[in-house]
Amino acid sequence: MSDLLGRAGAVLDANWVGQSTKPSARLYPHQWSWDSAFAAIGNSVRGLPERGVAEMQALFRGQWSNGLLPHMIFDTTAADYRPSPSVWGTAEVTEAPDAVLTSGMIQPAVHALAIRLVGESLEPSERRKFYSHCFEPLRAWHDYLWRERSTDGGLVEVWHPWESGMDNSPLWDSALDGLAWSAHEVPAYERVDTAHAPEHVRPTTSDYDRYMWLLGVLRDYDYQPERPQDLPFRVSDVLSTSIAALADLELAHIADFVGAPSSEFHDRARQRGDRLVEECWDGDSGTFLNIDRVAGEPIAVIAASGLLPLLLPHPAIDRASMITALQNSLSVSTPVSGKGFVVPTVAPSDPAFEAERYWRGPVWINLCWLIERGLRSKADGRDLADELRSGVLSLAKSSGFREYFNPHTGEGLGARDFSWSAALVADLVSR
Ligand code: 2M8
Repeated sequence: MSDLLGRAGAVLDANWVGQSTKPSARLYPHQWSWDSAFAAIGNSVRGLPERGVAEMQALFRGQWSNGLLPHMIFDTTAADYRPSPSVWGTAEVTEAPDAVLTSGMIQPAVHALAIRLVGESLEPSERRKFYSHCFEPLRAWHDYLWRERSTDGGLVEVWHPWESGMDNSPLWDSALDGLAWSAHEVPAYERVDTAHAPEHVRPTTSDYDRYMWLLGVLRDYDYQPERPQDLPFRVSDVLSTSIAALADLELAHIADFVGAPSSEFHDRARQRGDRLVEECWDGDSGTFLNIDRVAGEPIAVIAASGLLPLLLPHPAIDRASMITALQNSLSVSTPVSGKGFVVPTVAPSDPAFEAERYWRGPVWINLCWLIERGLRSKADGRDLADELRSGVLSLAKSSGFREYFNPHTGEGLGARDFSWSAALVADLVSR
């Protein structure tokens, strides 16, 4: 175990760029929002909470004046990545910060969780300073999500697949297929990702055309549409909603610590849980389903993200059925030597499942880590949490800190030395 922790630390050290962590050396050379939160957690469990503090402060430099926390902050000295800042066009957006170049989209709000955990590794007086420093920016970020992205009263809406973090998941297929777009409206673009990873493990060109077309639509609105109901792609996302609800509970904890009122954060978390249960629960699969707001219908894909309400203490969430779904449809015995199981992004029985293509089936360590936390949060899931922890550690031991893994063979795929794989394995080892 200490060997694994040492190797995880070496990856985090190599990807540390002075005040933040890049997800990987070549494929992702900038700062990404949820990647940074995971890296901060990993560095704290390694005994480097000051890196976690710096990482979160660096990320919030990118916050917009309307509270939006952008999913990327560009490092102007870094190697090539596409789309580049000029394609995002955020330098012309009034609400964007002047000091750094950012994207105009969001990612799942794991930051309050990271800040709470980093704070717990600090001395109480340092913790108070850190929490006090983070409280208002975090509140503004969560207020943005509530005000601008929860238009149906609690479920977080994503306006682009990149906002969920699960870029080419089959969760978006039907909504992307329904777009009224034409190829000549896609701005000229180039890809460099396929120079760093084989094409068959990355999103297809047809996906990328749609991503770039949608980016153009959002850019025309300065990423702040007055009438979100006019957007061509709007999906109420279970992952983003579950994490936002958890984040409000974490913010309540931080508020209590700094002596600020916390009841509104508890209320919001509960309302998000209510809406998940009312609108997204699918008793047949035992999972929560995303909802396509444009088509007005649930999206019938059985995905690991549909189990993330396990993270919430909401009394109406049917944990027992989710645990059954996990065991029957969404777990795979660890494909390498070792004990336990891992969770593929999409149920292998789903017709859209692909074992090697990015978010369409492979095992991702951050989703496994979130599910592990959700299982461990109550007595009914602790044995399974132990098995999932073992499965993930076996995978990392045998295949390294790859970006994602083939669930059938355990083969590592995508980037090597990927920061959140190392960070979250470090956390699992340290339990
Ligand atoms: C992937 O997303 C970016 C776009 O934001 C990309 O494909 O270039 C996703 O896996 C996302 O979840 C992750 O945050 C990002 C950096 O690791 O890469």
